[in-house]
Amino acid sequence: MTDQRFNPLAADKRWQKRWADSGVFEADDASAKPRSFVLEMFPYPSGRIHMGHVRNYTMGDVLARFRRMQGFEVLHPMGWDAFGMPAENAAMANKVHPGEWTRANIATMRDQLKTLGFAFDWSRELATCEPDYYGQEQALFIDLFEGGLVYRKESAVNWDPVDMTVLANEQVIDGKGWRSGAPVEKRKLSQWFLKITDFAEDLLSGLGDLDKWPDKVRLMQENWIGKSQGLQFHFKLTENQQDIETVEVFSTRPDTIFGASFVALSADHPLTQQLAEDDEALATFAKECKAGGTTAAELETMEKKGYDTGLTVSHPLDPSWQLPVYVANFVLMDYGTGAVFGVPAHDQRDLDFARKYDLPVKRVISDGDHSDAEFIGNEAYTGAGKVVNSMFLDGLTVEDAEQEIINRAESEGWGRAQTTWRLRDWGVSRQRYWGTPIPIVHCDSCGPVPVPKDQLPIILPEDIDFENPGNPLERHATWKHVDCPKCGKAATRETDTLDTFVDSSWYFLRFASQPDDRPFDPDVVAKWLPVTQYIGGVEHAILHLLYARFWTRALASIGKLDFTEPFESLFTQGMVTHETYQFGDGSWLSPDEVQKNGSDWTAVSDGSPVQVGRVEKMSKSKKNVVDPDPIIDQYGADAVRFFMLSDSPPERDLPWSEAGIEGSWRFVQRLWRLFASIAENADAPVQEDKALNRKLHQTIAGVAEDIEALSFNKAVAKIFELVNLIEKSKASQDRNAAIKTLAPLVAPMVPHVAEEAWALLGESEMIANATWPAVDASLLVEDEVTIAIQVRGKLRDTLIVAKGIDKATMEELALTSEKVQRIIDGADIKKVIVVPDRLVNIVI
Ligand code: ANZ
Ligand code: ZN
Repeated sequence: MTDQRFNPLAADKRWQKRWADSGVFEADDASAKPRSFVLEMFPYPSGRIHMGHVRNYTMGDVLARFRRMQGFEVLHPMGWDAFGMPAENAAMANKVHPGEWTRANIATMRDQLKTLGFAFDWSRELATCEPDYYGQEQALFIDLFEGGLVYRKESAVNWDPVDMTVLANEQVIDGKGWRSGAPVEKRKLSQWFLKITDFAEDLLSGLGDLDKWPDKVRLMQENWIGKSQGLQFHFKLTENQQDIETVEVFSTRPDTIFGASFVALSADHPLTQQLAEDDEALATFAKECKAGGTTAAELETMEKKGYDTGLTVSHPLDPSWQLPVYVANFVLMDYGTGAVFGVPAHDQRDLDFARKYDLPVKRVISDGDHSDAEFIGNEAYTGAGKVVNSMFLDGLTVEDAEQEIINRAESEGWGRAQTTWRLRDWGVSRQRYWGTPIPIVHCDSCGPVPVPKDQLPIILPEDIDFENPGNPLERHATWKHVDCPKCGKAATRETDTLDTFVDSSWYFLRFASQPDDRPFDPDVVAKWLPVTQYIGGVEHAILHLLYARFWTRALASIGKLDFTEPFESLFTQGMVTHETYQFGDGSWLSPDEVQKNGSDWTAVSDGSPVQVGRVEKMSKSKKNVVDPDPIIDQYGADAVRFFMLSDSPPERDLPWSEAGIEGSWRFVQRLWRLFASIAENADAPVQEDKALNRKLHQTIAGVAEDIEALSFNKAVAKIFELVNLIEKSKASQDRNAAIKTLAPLVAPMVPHVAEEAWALLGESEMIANATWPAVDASLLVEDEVTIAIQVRGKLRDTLIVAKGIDKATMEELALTSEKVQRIIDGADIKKVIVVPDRLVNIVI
C-alpha cells in the first residue's frame, strides 16, 4: 500500500535533483517550437529571499511550466542585480569586501530558490557584478558613446562636508548626511549622461502599443515623460537690466494671457542672479529657495513665497499695461524657461500667491455663471469655459483661444508654439566603488577617450580599503593611473561607476544570448525577445521599466537590435503583508516573538502586553517578516507555492497567515490521498461518470484560461471544485482517469507532489515533460438544465431535464411533480406557461 502521507522533505529534494541533472528546464536556442520568454524581475542579493520574491517567482514559474506543457520552448532564467550601495555599507560596517558579501548572499539565495523547485534555466544564471557581465556592459556603453548618445555635463551632487564624500539621494536624510549628520551641500561635478530625451517622443508614443501593460503603469510613465504643449514668449522689461531686455516664459495656458497679474522668476534665473549681486535681501531669499525641496509633492505643499524685484514688464498685447516681476520659490529653473506669468483666477498656486502679495485677480474664463472681471474667493477656476474680459479672444473656447494666441504670437514675432518635456537626460555617474567602472580614460591632450574594446573588461580592483569615506577607486594607487589609449601620455581612469539601473536595462538580452566575445548575438536575441511575460513589483513602474525601454531603443538606433519594446506583456503583482506588533514604547516585535493568550497578545520573552497593529507590507523596519526558509522546511515547497497562488488575486496584496499555509498543506495531502487511491481502486467498475467527466474537462479548459490570464486564484478555485467532486464520486475507472488527469493539471503549481504522483501512476517520464491534458470540447457544453416550476408565480419545485426538450414534455413533467400536485390539490388548471429550458408556471 502506498504511503498515505506525502513527505515533502524527501520528495522535494529528489525531484529538484532530477530536474537539475536532466537539464529539462534549459532553453534550446535552436528549437523549432514556438517560444515563450517568461521573466521575473531579478533580485538584489540582499542576503535572504523574502516572501515577496517567493510570490513573484511562483507566479512566473506556474506560467513557465504551463507554457512548456502547452508545447512552447520556454526561456525562464534567473540572475542577480548584484551591484549597489548595501554591499558598500556592509563593507564599512563589517570590514568585508563588497564582492565577498555579495557572492555569499547570492549563494544563500540561490540555495533558497532551489528549495522552491522553480523551473529556472540555471545554465544562464548571471550576476551583474561579475566581469563577464559588466565588461559587456562597458562595451555597450562605448557603442552608445560612439553613437553620440553619451555626453558629459556639470551637474549637482550631494556633498557631505564632514565625510568629504558624495552621497546618494537615499543617504541624505532630512537634508543631512546619514553617517556624519552634517547638512548636505550641493556641489557641481562633471558627470556622464545618457540622452534619453532624444527618445522622449518615441517612449511616449510607444506606450500606446503596450496593450498588455497595466494602464496605471503606462499612465505613470506618461506623466514622468511629461509632454506639455503651449506657447513660449517673452515679456519686455520696462527698463533693460544691463544686457537683459526680456523675460522668456513658457505657458500651457496662453488663452489666459489677459488674466496675467505678475511674472515670476526662479531663484536660479540669470536675471535673479544678476539682481542679487546688488541686492543682499534678494540674495538671501534666493538662497532660502534653493534649500527647499524640489520634488513635485514638496513644491505642491510648501508655502508660496516671493520677493518683489521692483522691476516691471509690459504686456505683449498692450504695451501700456505693466506687470510686476517677482522671484518665487515655486518656479523651477530646469523646467520650461525658469520663468512664468501668473494667472491667479485660473491657477491655484498663482491665486495663493496673489492673495498673499495683494496682486490683482482677474477672471478670463467664465465658468458659465460668472464673467465678472473681479474674481472672488480663494479657489481658482481651472475648468473649461468661454474666454471673457480678453478683447479679441472673448467668446472663444479655451482650445480655440490657445490656438489664436499662438498664431498671433508667431505672426507678430513675440512667441512660438513650444513643446516642453519633464523627462531629463539620465545622469549615470555614481561616485562609488561597487558598480560597473565607466570605460573612459581622461587625457589632458585628448580629453575623455573610450577604452579600446580589446582592453575590456575594466575590472574593479580587489585591493581597496573602506577605512576612509568616499570612493576607494579615487584613492587607489595604481588602478587610476594609466596611459592614454590614444596618445600614450600619462592619463587617469574615470573613477565613477555606472548607476545600477544601467545593469538592469539590458540583462534580459544577456539572458537570451551570452557569447563570450560580445554583449549578445542579435540573431539569437531576436528569437526570444521581446519578453513574452514580465512580472515584478509596481515600484519599478517608472525608472527601471523606462530605462529598459530606452536602452532597447538606443541599441536599436545604433543598429544593435531590430525591435524597440523589450517587454510585450507586463504584470505587477501585489505585496505579501502581515500584521504588525508593537510594545507600548513603539518598538516592533516579529511574529515569532508574540503569542496570543485568549484575546490578548503578549511577548513570548516576558509576557508583557503587545499591541496588534495594521496589516502592512512585510518589511524589516517593522519586523513583520516571515522568513520563507523554516516555512518551506516545515510544509514543503508545494504548500508554500500553493498558498502564494490561492488566497488573493495576484495583483492584490496577500496577507500571510498561518491558517492559510496550513490549509495549503492539507490540500497537498488531499491531492496525494487521491493519487494513492487509484491503486486501491484498481478493480473499480467500468462505469461512466458523466458529471465528473464534464467537470474534469471544464476544469482543464478553465484552468488553462486562468493561468494564461495570470488569474491564479481563479485556477485554484476551479481545482478545488474538481477535487471536491472527485472525492465525492463513487469508485470507477472514470474516477481513476480523472485523478490521473489531475496530476498534470496541478503540476505547474505543485510540481513536486505531481511528479511523485506521476511516478506512482507508472509513468517513467517526468511530469515536467508531460503535455497539458487535451480538452474534450463536447463535454464543455452543458446538456442538462435546471428548470423552475411555479404555481401562480411561486417557486414550488425544480427539475433537472435534458437541454432543449419540447414544451409538451416540460409541461407533463411539471404536472407530475409531487410537490406541485400537493399545491394544486385538484383545483382547475387555467393556464400553463412554458419557457423552454427555463421554467413552467401553472396558473390555477
Ligand atoms: C500661465 C498659466 C495659467 C499656467 C494658468 C497654468 C495655468 P505643465 O502642464 O506641468 O507643463 N510653469 C511653467 N514653467 C514653470 C517652472 N519652471 N516652474 C514652475 N511652474 C512653471 O505646467 C505648465 C504650467 O506650469 C505653465 O502654464 C506655467 O504656468 C507653469 F491658468 O502659464 B502656466
Ligand atoms: Zn591622449
